[in-house]
Amino acid sequence: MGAVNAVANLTVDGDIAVLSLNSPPVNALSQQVRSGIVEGMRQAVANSAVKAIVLICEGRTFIAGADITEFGKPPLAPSLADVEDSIESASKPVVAAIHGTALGGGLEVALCCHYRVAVPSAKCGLPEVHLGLLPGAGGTQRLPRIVGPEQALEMVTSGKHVGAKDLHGAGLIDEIVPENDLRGGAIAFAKKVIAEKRPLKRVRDLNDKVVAARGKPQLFADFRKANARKFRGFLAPEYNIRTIEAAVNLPFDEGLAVEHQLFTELLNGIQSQAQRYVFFAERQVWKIPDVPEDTPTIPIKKVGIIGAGTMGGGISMNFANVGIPVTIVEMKQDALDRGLGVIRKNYERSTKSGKLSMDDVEKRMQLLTGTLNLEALADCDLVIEAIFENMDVKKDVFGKLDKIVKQGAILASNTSALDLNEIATAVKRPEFVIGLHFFSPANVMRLLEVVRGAKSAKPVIATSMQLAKKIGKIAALVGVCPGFVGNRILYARSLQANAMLMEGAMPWDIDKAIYDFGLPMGPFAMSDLAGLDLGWIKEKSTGSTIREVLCEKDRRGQKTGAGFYDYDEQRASRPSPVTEQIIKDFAAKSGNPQRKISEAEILERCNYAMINEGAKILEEGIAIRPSDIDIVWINGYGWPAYRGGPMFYGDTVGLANVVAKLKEYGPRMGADFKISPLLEKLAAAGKRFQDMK
Ligand code: T1G
Repeated sequence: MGAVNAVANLTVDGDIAVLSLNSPPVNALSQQVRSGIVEGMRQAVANSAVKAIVLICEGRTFIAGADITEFGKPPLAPSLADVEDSIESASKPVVAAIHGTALGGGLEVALCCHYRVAVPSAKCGLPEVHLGLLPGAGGTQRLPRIVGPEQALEMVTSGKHVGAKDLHGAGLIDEIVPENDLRGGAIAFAKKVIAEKRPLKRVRDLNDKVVAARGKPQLFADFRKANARKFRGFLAPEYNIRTIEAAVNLPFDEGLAVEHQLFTELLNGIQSQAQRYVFFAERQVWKIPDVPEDTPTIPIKKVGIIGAGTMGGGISMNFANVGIPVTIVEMKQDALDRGLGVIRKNYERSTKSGKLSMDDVEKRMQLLTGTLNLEALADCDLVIEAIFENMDVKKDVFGKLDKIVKQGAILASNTSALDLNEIATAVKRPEFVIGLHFFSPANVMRLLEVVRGAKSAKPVIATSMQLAKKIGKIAALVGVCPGFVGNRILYARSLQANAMLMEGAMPWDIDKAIYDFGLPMGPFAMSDLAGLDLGWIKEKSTGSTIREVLCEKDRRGQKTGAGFYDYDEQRASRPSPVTEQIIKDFAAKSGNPQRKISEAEILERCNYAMINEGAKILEEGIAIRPSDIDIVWINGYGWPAYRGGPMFYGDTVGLANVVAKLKEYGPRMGADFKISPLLEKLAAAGKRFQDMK
């Protein structure tokens, strides 16, 4: 008894063996952990004094899955199947004791145990779909046998973490044990199993629930139909559905073979490589090389927001959602009332989907205080300015805040384009100035660009990143330049999109190519949604751009029923002969030879211009690492995770191919277009962005 290996320990408590794993940070099923389980099981089964075995983990969680860092490397014995067999075929009952999150291979191992107990706060899930995979260790065949095909379909395609109490109700968890005594509760349960001579319940043998669904293909047809839009472009959700179909229609071992075949296909595919890259990119993005994790942070107990418009309102909701009181300042009472009214409406809408109760709504609204008085922000720990984009107005506001708000507070701007360092010249404490660039709708969009000013202090940066995590955002630290990271790359793409309109393409050609590539919509449909008159001033309009002409014709986008597209009552769009003629007139005036532009060229010019701009951003140090740029575009602009982000996509295509194509397109890319020296260098060296250190 004692240490089985570096991460596994076996002790005997009466006639109960306790096999405990301790492999931080999340007890992932590394080779060490797998060996520890197999050997620990062998010793426990061989020990005649032992009547039952408890499998438990130290640290913050039960096994949180296979070790993702081992994927793509040569497999090392014992395999996960060996681990599962050592448990499921044991001659003594094995009880999984679950706390934290039993995920992926971790839940699959638990499903091979004969019984499962959990503390109330525990959660279980099969989130492999988020890695472009499916549960590859029997989870797709065992889960439907215990919770039924419907819930299994939901769990493997959403990847959601389900609470232990719900799973107790579903029969997956046999007993909920005291939150502060998992080990004691598990041992007591194991003793009960022995005392009551309960059978070795093997989930693989439980067929009632799958047989009951046999011959009812409608379940799967309806599920596919209901989720088609959400799963668009992703391979993994469909493959997960097929494995549950196999569980319903085939004997266990044949279903397992289908699972293995589909798992292997996904594992070796580019989508999963991309989504695994994104998994680690989402964890890297929080690491700031020169701002160590132990950098002191400023406690944020009260927040001030200037502006109750769309952005100010959405931003305020983020803080009220986590219990931080917010004071919202507006210039006029009606604007303030309107802003607070919109917030309440947004919250009340969430009660319809059951996300919030009316009590939740009232609690959040009580945390919001509206005022016309800037002085009310004096004791705020953080003030975020979210007013319209005018440098003089912003500097005036910051100048006032500098006199009003207590020392040590953070003064932040939600500007999406203006020079933060210029704004910071309006205060005597520029080290407390930072950019917090939220994306609209700010209470929904997950991305936050934290903009580091030339003088932003490290505690201010650390506090902003920490706060972003607290309000459920994914934050990328970016430097000051026009458009920061996200909008700067968007601009590079729109230059190509607008240029191709002058060469023979139509907005719907370009939008279709980008939509089919996997983004939620193309640039022209996006402009129609945002409104073509954003920043347009009628009195100053000269009809010098297609956009101006459209606005002059009161085609301002969806809101006027026409923009680049025409819209019907249901706001369904269709190509517009009016827009087509306007573009043809412009193109004719441009003197550009008109030609049919292929979908490939549209995508290459748009995507490669983005990749090139990303490389320039890295050269200038505006982003810390290429994967941060990918995180920005996946979480702020709808770039599909199964393509990893623009920079990962560049690596997938091959940077040498990207450079070659950019050179081939040459002047078509635009008179001012320059290939990034970094991109040229990496391409010449046969390197990838991922190889950059
Ligand atoms: N493998 C390797 N490293 C992992 C890992 C894993 N499964 N999970 C987390 N880490 C690392 C992570 O990179 C980070 O490292 C640290 O742990 C803390 O993570 C056969 C095929 C468990 C909910 O998809 O969802 O099983 O950055 O910052 O916010 O069917 O991590 O500190 O160096 O996220 O508290 C299925 C993935 C795998 C779960 C904890 N499992 N993990 O969240 O901490 S595929 C998953 C998570 C599989 C089988 C298949 C979360 C968490 P570092 P963290 P957290």
